[in-house]
Amino acid sequence: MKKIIVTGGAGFIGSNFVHYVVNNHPDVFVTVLDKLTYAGNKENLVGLPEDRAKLVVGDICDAPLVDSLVQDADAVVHYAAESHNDNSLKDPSPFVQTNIVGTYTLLEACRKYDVRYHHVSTDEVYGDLPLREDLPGHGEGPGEKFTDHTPYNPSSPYSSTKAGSDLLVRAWVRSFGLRATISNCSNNYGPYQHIEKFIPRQITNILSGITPKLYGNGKNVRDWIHTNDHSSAVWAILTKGRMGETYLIGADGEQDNKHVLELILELMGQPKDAYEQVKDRPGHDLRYAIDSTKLREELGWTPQFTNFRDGLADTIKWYTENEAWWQAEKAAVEANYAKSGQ
Ligand code: NAD
Ligand code: TDX
Repeated sequence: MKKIIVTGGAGFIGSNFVHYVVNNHPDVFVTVLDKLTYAGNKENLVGLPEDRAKLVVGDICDAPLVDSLVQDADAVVHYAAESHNDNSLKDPSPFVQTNIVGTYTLLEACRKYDVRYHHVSTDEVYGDLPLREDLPGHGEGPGEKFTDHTPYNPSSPYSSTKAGSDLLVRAWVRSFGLRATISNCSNNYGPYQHIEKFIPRQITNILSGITPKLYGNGKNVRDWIHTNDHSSAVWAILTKGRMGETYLIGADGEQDNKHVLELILELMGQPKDAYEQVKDRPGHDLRYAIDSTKLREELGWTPQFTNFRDGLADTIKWYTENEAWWQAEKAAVEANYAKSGQ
């Protein structure tokens, strides 16, 4: 595995993966293919040595461009996507185009040149779980977390296009023998996450003197994982995973939104109740929870950044020290949310 293409490598999780590979695997050269949408940022790749990584600005739906890059690669790691649920509720069209047509375009090129393909997906393809408080025995029984056998049941335009892309990969494995793996990861947090997303939105709200915003009653649960742990898991699957398999990535990080917001407020020296409840997200998934036993037992992966409080404190520090990275966009992001009462 000497030459890899990382699609979406200028986005949040993709750029963290590129840094991870460059820092930990000196024999690998990374080509980032990224369209630099509103969510992509060249700054996320600053500091990478020229002999280890390069950025190609382009669209994963551009078949001739994808063909020219893939023919020269050992593997494609596919992160590029439209990734925000709230945006998908306002306009699903770029989600269908990038997440489904883009994935199809990459799969066809990998099939043509017999290139190894890893597909980065989300736990949201499985829909949601009941809250633990509504389950007998508080949800400690079997079947209370997602596994790779959980039926697909996506809720939003975003998650349904991710589910569709996963199914394309499975079909290309079975019908064409594509050498591919899929990973479905839970909610990531860490540096370089766009400020439209929950955690960075609230941190930058507080830094900007804006009241943090909680959707609905805040009981919705997300299974948080530090993005560095996602990177090490993807690398393990890329290099050791069994072809055709799906691996779920998670670090046992279930937290409800209200608790996460209260923790951010506390760590930033604010009163615990200094937030407002705003309109809930339509179709808002209740709870996600990942069973990552297969990944841990088969590939020996273990998460390293499991202290959520410490990880959150580091993330707050990063946004505080890197105001220039997010400040120019803040007003527009909030104006957009205000239109939908959020
Ligand atoms: P992001 O929105 O921060 O980054 C997406 C990147 O893809 C951006 O750099 C953007 O410019 C690029 N891109 C978008 N459309 C493109 C196109 N047509 N051609 C080329 N590049 C394009 O997203 P993220 O949060 O880093 O998520 C990355 C991947 O991880 C996605 O596939 C997402 O579904 C998956 N994922 C995310 C999470 C999470 O918590 N954020 C959890 C599990 C899985
Ligand atoms: O201002 C907010 N207030 C709030 O309460 C925002 C932006 C969100 N929320 C809630 C909604 C969710 O329950 O916080 C939770 C997290 O929201 P997001 O950051 O938008 O993430 P989510 O919808 O859970 O999806 C994320 O994880 C799975 C990523 O954006 C997806 O790309 C990934 O697949």
